[in-house]
Amino acid sequence: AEARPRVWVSQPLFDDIVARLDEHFRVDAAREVTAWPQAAIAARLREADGALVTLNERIGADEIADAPRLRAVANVGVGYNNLDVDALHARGIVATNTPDVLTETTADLGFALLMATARRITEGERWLRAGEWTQWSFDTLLGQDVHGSTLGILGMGRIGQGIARRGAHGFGMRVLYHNRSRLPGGIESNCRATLVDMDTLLRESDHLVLVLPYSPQTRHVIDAAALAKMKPTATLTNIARGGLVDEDALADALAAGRLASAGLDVFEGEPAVNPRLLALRNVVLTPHVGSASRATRRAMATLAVDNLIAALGRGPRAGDPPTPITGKATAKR
Ligand code: 8YV
Repeated sequence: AEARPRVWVSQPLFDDIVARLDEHFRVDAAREVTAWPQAAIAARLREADGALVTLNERIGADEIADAPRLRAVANVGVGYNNLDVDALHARGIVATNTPDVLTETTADLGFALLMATARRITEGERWLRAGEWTQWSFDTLLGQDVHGSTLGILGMGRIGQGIARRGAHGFGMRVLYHNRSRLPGGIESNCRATLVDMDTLLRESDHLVLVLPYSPQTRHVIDAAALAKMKPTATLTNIARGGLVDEDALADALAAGRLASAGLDVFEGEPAVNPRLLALRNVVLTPHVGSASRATRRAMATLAVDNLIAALGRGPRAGDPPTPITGKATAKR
């Protein structure tokens, strides 16, 4: 009998979901969380017909240069800046990601960070736990209102729309957005969102949320010049990719009181976090957990497995993976 294709699974996901691959493939699945050196990634891909990877694994032209059998790379995650999609496509390798299934969960976390940031929730908890709450006082931990304020969204894809709906319908916020293209009218009115230019977004937002893909074109979209246009009372929340923000410029603005506070789930050098951000009082930090609900992570793993099975010509959707990455690539980190 023809040898079954081999697939590499780079990180532990859910065992019962990964086990679905066994029906079709010989599976080499990581048993524990692993920081794969680039040469080890290349070595695994050399033997593989398919790979199921996470944002931890950077796969570019070098890693697939000597991967003669490789036909599919399934990314767990909607963002795929870890993949050089152009290089994969040039070799005829199918790349897939996991959109849609994580939209609402990630929008929830974005809104949670926005609220924690505006209302200084983690700062207050640190203060309380440190035993500094000895007397209630009228002016302790005064923050910014969320309800009725102006919500700005940079990058109005599926997750941006989820945040807009939460802000508009739940908190009576006025919603502004900036995006490459205008949303279709029905979606725009459901989000109660108005398309504005970048300067207007920066100047008028009370709470600005970053939800756009990372690429060389969007690197440091929030730099010193952008921050200078924002209100000193504004908050900035980033649930997309750390590289969208010039973290040193952000630390400067926060330290100088030119920006009220920031909520960050993603970082330029994660898991290392800029020590200047760690030292600031007015920053809320979470360890890249936007999609981290049990149900959503299971849905992401399931979709990635379905993609890999189909992309390698097996299962009910053989040759037709549910969510292929098409079009222009975003690039290497
Ligand atoms: C994932 C993410 O946890 O989807 C994304 O873009 O950043 C997260 O949801 C991560 O990509 C896992 O690989």
